[in-house]
Amino acid sequence: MVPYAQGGSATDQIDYRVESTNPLVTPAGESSASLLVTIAHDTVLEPNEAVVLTLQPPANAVLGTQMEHTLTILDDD
Ligand SMILES: [Ca+2]
Repeated sequence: MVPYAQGGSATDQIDYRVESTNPLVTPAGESSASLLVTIAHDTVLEPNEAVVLTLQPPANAVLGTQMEHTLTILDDD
């Protein structure tokens, strides 16, 4: 199980929502897991916003080298 932190300029529950559990559960026998993020559509003119997901130290596992992942939400209005 890998806990993670959410940050960045985008607002959780307003601009986006993380659908995965926290901590993220790695399926038995697997060495990776997917983290699902959905973007909330709005009609507001706004700058692009960032979602920064940072993996935290897991229990009974070792992280790979990349622990921080930045997603950019592009405004489409
Ligand atoms: Ca928008």
